Amino acid sequence: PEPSTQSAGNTMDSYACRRRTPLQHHNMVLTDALQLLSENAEFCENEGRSVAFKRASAVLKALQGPVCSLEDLRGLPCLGEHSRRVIKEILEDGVSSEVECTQQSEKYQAMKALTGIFGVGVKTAQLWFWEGIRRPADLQTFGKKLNRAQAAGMLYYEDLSTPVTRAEADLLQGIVGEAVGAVLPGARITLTGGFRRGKQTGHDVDFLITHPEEGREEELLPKVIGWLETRDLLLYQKIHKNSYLEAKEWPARSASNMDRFERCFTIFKLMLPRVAPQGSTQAPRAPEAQEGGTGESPGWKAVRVDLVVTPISQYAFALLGWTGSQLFERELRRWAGQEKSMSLSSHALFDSTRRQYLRAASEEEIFAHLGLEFIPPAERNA
Ligand code: 8DG
Ligand code: MN
Ligand code: MN
Repeated sequence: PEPSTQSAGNTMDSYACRRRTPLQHHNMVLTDALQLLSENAEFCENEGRSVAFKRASAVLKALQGPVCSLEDLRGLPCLGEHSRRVIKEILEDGVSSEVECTQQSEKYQAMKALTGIFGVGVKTAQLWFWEGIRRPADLQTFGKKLNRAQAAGMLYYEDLSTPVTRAEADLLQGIVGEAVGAVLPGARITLTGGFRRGKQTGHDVDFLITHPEEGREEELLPKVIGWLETRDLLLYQKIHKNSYLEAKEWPARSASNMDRFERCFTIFKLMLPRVAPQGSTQAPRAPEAQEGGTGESPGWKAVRVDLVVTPISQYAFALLGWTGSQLFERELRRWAGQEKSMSLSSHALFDSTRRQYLRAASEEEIFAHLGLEFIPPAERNA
C-alpha cells in the first residue's frame, strides 16, 4: 500500500522529502507567484517567511492536477493563511495584487538585478540599495570597489544571466571529464544540481569529482584547475577548502578525511561549436568583432561551473547534497533532525541516539538509514 497517495481526501506529507515532486506540474502560475514572494522575503532577510512560501509552493508542485478552487486545498499541509490568500486572489482575479506590487517595487527589482551579479549576496546588495544603487551600471557611477568575484560577475553579467542549456552542460561535462582524466586516471565526474534532476536549463553546472580509491582524490582540484587554466578555459576560479562553517556545525569527530572536501567556484570560457550558415564552407570569422555591435557572437560564452571533490567514502552524501533541490535538501535535514535524531550533511550521516556515523555507498542507502522511501533525482524538484 502506498503511504502517501493523493485521493480526494488530499493526503500529502508535510515533508517535501517524503513526496515526489516532478519538474513539470500543473500549478505554474500559483507556484511562480509564491516563489516570487519567497524571493522577496529572502531579499528582506526574512528567512522564515521565505522558507514558508517555498514550502507552500512545493506542495502545489506535488499535486496531480491544477488547483481550481480553494476547496482543492483542503487538507493540504504547509499552506498558511498568507499563501492561501494569495492563491485565492489568483484564482479569483487571475493575479495577486501583492505579487504584482512586489514585482514592480523598486526594492525587489534592484535586489533582483544586484544579487544577479556573481559574487553579490543579499547582504551586499542591501547595503548598496540603501546607498541608492539600483542597477549594476550604478556601481561604477558610485565608485564602488568590487572584489575579484564581483568584478568577474560584472564583466560577464550578460552571459551569466543567460540560462545554461543542457547542451552546454554536456559540452562542459566533456571538458571537465577530459581534465580530470588527464590529471588523475581513474577519477570520475558526475553531473549534479538541477541538470541531474532533469532540468533543461540552469544558472550554473555542478560537477562532483571522486576516485574509487580513497585518498587518491587529494590535491586533485588544484591540478584540474591548472590543466584548465593552461588551456585558457577559465575566466575565474576560486578554490575553497572545506568551509569553516560546515566544519563547525558538524559534531566533533577525529576522522581526518573531512578536510579533503574541496570545491571550486569557476566561470568557464565555453567555446561554442560553430554553426556554419547553410551550404557555406566559409572559414570561421576572425575574433576581433567581439564588441563592434555587429550583433555577432564572440564564439564563446561565460558559464558558471561548480566543481566539488569528495573522497569516495563520502561520495553518496555529496551526491545527495549537491543534487538538490535546495528545499528538498533542507527538508531531508529537517526530517533527519526532527524525526530521526540524526544529522545529515553532504559529508556524512550521524545518528545521535546510537552516537555513530552511518555509512552509505549509495543514495538509496542514505534514504534507507533515514527511514525514507527512495525518491529519484527527477522527483526531487521541490
Ligand atoms: P540551478 O543551478 O539550475 O539554478 O539549480 P540547482 O542546480 O538546483 O542549484 P545550485 O545553486 O546550483 O545548487 C545545487 C545544490 O548544491 C543545492 O541543492 C544546494 C547545493 N549547494 C550549493 N552550495 C552548497 C554548499 O556550499 N555546500 C553544500 N553542501 N551544498 C551546496 O549550492
Ligand atoms: Mn546548479
Ligand atoms: Mn551550483
